[in-house]
Amino acid sequence: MEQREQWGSKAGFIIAAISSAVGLGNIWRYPYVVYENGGGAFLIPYFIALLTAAIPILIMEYALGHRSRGSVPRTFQGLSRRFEWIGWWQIFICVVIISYYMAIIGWALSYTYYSIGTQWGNDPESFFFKNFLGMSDSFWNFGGIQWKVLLPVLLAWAALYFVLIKGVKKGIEKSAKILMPILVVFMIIITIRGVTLPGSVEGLNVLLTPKFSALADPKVWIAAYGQVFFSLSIGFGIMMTYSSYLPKKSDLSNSAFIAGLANSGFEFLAALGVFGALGFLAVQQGVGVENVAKAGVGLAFVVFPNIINEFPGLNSLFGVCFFGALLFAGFTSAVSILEPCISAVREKFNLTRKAAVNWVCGITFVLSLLYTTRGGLRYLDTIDRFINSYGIVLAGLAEVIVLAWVLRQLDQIRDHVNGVSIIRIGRWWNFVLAVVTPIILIIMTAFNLVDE
Ligand code: VAL
Repeated sequence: MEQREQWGSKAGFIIAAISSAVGLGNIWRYPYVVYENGGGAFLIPYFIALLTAAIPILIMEYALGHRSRGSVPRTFQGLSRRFEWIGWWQIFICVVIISYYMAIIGWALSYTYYSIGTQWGNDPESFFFKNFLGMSDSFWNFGGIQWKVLLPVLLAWAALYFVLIKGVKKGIEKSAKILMPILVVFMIIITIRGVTLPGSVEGLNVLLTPKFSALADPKVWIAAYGQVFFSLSIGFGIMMTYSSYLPKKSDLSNSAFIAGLANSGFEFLAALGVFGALGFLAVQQGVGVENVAKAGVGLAFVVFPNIINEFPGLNSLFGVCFFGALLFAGFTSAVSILEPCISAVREKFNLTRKAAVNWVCGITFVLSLLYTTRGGLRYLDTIDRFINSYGIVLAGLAEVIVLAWVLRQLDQIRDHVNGVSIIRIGRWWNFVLAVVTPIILIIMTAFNLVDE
């Protein structure tokens, strides 16, 4: 067995953790979720969710990984043999997510290229669905692989494989250090350009004007908790795996606060840019912002090309920045979604890193081919919704209940954090994790189920 790998430095770990958190969820998911859930008023449940669940769970996951210095299944097995399955469940979630995540990264890569000279033409909607995805019309009609979609996905897989095979320090940490600064520059350009476009105020008004009545709607709260879990990469083993590569003396609570706040900062910047641009498009077309906004994938791959077409100049540049940001943010997150699987397989079967990377990438690559078929977008939509509403939240819930109520480990975990961190965690943390978080997550899941 090879020696356990380690991050090159504390800053390297924090950059890698932020690069995992900042992903597709920040750039197209967050702006849309805010819009759907009361605009400015959403910020209140969002921050409450961040403080009452996301950051406390993040601290717990950092501590678990750091203490066990093992993969996610090994971490749970170390707590009690009975709970190794929670670790494998989280690995399963990573496998499901990565297979469609790579398809979106492939699309972002294509669209970065199509931005040059706005190759999607005057009708981006039919370009996306017909020319590019070649969508088949029925759910059960796979319709074969669409080569235009497969090619960029293959390229993205090759790059991902290259990074993962190099390992934690020379692969993951190094790629995050190169890509994150580029991402920051792209994001700043998108934000500044988005908020200075004519008509942007219309969009910003929608984003920032609170609709306080929305606060009484449980669905708004559910959306806020769902968003922080996905966005902060918690509940599916990523942060636990990343912290397992930390040296013994590492400040855990400080890192959790930095990663949590940086991720939210990125989300907010992206939302400002996206809504500014939506306001611009609405004014150009003489309609309300609600008429141009679209959910999920459509927002990035249909609405944005429309916006870019209408641009008063330098449209190719804005397109490259937007889709390039999506590509880089997605890529560094994809790396982090596969690492828990690699680490788990490696330990379970006593493999070298190379062998584990080959197995994990091989299997998830084959699964990702499903989303390059002509029916791909439909499968993606269904699976994404299911895994987010149930998979991640239930995994987080299981983790919290087992640690707080079954194994009664919270005091030991808090002692572990306080033993290495400058910011000491008080007893509030136990209360939040043992009482507040489970109650909210149970209510969330119940509402989701009733909604189905
Ligand atoms: N947190 C990332 C995102 O927001 C991934 C890892 C799910 O997209």
